[in-house]
Amino acid sequence: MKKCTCNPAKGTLCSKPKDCCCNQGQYPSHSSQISRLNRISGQIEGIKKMIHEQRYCLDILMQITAVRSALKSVEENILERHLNSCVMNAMQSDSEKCKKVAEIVELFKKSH
Ligand SMILES: [Cu+2]
Repeated sequence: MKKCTCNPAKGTLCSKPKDCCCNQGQYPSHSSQISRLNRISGQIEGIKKMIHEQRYCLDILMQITAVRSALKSVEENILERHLNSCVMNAMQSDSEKCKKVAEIVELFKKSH
């Protein structure tokens, strides 16, 4: 597998996606979530600052709730894209279909 210089985090697309280590040709891109995740990182830094400044507990908890909700939205977007691409593609093969469903079942067990 060829090592490439692409940087999905910065939105730099790969010139040889099909045979590259970045797997850009194999899996859908989630690069649209990067700006959201950067915002969440900023929110988490803000929470740390609030703790250092000994702000009121409820104000801190409100910020944590906002981060959880933002992260949930990223999770939902990635899951939706995965179902619409990877899982949809796997529907053509019986063994792949079962593998993808098992992966989703595992994910649900871990998140609930
Ligand atoms: Cu996927």
